[in-house]
Amino acid sequence: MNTGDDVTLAGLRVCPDLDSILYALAGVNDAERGWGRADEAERAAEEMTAWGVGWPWFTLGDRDLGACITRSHWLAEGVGLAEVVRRLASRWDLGVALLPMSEQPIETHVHTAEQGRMHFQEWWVRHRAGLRAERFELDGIGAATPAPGVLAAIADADAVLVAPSNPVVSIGPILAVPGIREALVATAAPVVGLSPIVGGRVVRGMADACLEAIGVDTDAAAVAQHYGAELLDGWLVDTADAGAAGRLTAEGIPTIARPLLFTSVEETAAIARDALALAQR
Ligand code: FO1
Ligand code: CA
Repeated sequence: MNTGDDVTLAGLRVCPDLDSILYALAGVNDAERGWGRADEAERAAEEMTAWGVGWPWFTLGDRDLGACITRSHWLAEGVGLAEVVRRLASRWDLGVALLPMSEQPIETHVHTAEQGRMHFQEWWVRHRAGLRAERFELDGIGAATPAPGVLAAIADADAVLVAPSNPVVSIGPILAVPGIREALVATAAPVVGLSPIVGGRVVRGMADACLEAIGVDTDAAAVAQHYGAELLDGWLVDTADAGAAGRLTAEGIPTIARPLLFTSVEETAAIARDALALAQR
């Protein structure tokens, strides 16, 4: 899981991607809003804002704050982030192991044309990606190592699926942790990715603004080429992008086209089955 979105606010370690995935798998997420807990209140955040603490445009719900306080307490005791995630997840029967990409803090920063450098969350949430991103910097990445269990999970996997997440600020930081991309290239497991771009458009979020900053077209084939044939053993595109399949396959990335929108849990499972079938080919 990506930890590049993480930030320390009011002395608390906030890990948006870890928590979003945890809450979604546990079925306690706010699916409509896309982040945080369902059945949430914001009384603590109101008090913090009244004292001028934290970011007034970045809302931490009360239940969500409970998770942040608990995590920060364990981290302060010297517990590693992988074990912290395991403890947080143990409250629910998820059926999967969740691993942060690294235990060292890594924080994505954005250089904007209008206002210079800022934390990724400030660019994303406060400015809604409306400032022109010139480049991204992953503070801490150079000294980072993969979290315990990550390299073994990659080496021992039957297959690796690369989710249709933001290639620059979600998948990008994971691949940038020294050793992870190398492990994905080296593993005997097939690595199959799903395109986050459908018909030349982002399905969700602001990947187009991020891709532009690194000089990659908002295009299903361009994202596959960005990951590279060395990494990818397969690629799924939407039927709207079926024209790219032959070309990518000829370039060494076996590609199939099928409807790729996650319209229901059943459809998402069917997409995952097709990705695994491509991996087994
Ligand atoms: N996203 C928002 O659009 N507005 C918020 O106020 C906000 C608060 C927030 C608090 C905790 C948390 O874990 C996530 C939060 N997010 C919020 C989501 C987050 O900014 C991003 O969507 C992810 O970092 C992108 O993957
Ligand atoms: Ca491979």
